[in-house]
Amino acid sequence: MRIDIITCLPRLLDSPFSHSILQRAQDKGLAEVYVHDLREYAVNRKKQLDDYAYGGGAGMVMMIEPIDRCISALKAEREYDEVIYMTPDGEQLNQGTCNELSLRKNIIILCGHYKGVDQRVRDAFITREISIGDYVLSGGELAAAVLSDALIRLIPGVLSDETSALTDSFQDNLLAPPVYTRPAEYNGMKVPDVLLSGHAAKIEEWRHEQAVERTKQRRPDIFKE
Ligand code: 6GU
Repeated sequence: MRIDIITCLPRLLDSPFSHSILQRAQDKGLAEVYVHDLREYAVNRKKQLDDYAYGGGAGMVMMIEPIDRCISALKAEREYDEVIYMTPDGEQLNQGTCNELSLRKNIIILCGHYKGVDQRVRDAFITREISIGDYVLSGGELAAAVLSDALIRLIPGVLSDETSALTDSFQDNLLAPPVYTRPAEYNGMKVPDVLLSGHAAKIEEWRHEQAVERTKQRRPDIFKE
């Protein structure tokens, strides 16, 4: 999978892809992430990227021309399966959408800022608009990093068997069960006996019960019998 992220704050994305699982995915050649500085596609002398909103009101709007130039330059190089715009008024991201998008080969992610982008960008170039939750961030960069992380870890070969995405919270509409590691007792707090029993079937049953209980308690909205 190749991800091209378009942003006016590229520095914000310097580090999230340079560690741990995401770095390893790139080292193994399973994912490529490129960050493009929108400023390099600015048109006028001032390198302007935003302007006042027609009709007035507070907040600047990102102009169409630099974005068009950047997206067009990318599309001239290869085909893209999806051009995603990160915006708090998009569809809310969930594991199902991540599973679906993780199958794409090339995607562009456009990060919004200020009061957003000129509507004509959305009409002409964007195939999907995604929000990461009902709260407002100062820009789409951190949301783009969240989406990219969620997609890359689902690419086959990125996670080892032990860390398989199949046992994640949400993958089957169940939250993950509690986990423990050594020591077996700490300041009087004990690891549940069943986990020390070595009885694989009982452990599996216990984990499932715990997952069901947690999901009913914390996320009745996603719980299905
Ligand atoms: Cl995608 N962008 C911004 N600016 N805020 C958000 C968001 C995106 N998702 C939730 N809040």
